Amino acid sequence: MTPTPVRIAATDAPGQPERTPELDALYCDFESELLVPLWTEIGDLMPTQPHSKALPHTWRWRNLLPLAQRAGDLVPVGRGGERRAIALANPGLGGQPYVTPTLWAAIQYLGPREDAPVHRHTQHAFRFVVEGEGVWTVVDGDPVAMRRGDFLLTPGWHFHGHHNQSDAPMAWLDGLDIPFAHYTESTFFEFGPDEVEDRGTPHLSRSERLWAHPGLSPVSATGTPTPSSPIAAYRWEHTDRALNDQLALEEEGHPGVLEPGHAAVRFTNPTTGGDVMPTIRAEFHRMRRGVTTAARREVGSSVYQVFEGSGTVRVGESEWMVTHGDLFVVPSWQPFTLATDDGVDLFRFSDTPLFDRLHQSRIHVEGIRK
Ligand code: 1HN
Repeated sequence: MTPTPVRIAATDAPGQPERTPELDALYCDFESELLVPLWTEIGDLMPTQPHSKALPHTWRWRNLLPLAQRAGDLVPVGRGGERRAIALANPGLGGQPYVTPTLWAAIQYLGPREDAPVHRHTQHAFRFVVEGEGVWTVVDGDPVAMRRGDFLLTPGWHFHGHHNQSDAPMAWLDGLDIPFAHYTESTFFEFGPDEVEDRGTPHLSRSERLWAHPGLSPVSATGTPTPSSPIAAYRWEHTDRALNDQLALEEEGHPGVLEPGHAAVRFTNPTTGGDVMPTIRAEFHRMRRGVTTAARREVGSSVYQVFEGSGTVRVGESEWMVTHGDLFVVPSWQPFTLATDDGVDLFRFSDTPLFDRLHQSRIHVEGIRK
């Protein structure tokens, strides 16, 4: 393979040497030796704060869903293509199927009675169900029902396939750490059986029966923290109740909400109290009618999906009205506010665990630096 030539731009910018034929010859010789001087690059390599290439952007559910339905009519799902998943490509990332520099997000569609074949990969994955039901995702042989409002995990290297047991199609949001895994050249992938073998349709998975009881862990497994949560599904009834209770406590004069009129919960790993997976944080937010959030900036990128209600989002200089199913991106360090007239419920995921682990996280909320 021929190496990509290095291009060094001589400029008249401050701090740059005077442009002479000798300087041009030096830069030319640097290029042929594949060398790059720091002094021409430092502004780009060391900005005073993060400048994400990812752009603020929104995808409308009313556009995504009919396109997924058309794919359902034209594109079979099976071995090779593996999933009928259509990725959101951030317009700042050069056409790659990446919603942010570290995160992948897609709408996945499974027709009536269809199966998606079993495989496993080192990338961590989750599903969030904005509407519908009838699909079971089978994770290491444990069938997990997917229903509206549920947040489901497929941590890295767990075999998984899906089967739609109903006569209706179903579409949902997939999130994975594919771009991060791709840049770091750390990915493995393996096929499983062509058929999804465990075709049970239990209301609750074995993983939930063992782990999803508030504040209770099986003694047989305590004291052994696992890198990802053992809970395969976080059910909407629990998320909804937790959010309602935060807002009710606020009414009663007690603490707990994130800010006035804004309840928020994080999905956590019961073996550590930390994030559900090593690379992905997930939260659910509920805002009362008439609330505007404080402007926040955070290191790392987030994607939100509106579950119910509507609001006006501001990210940097962009502003949009968003409603049921709409997705939007908040790139690293861009100021973000959300205002709602009638109230809004939002699912959020982000790459924050990476930066927490690397001690690179920063949050700035209006005047407060944390
Ligand atoms: C995958 O396994 C799923 O299991 C979804 O539903 C999206 C994107 C790339 C590679 C594997 C799934 C995926 C994926």
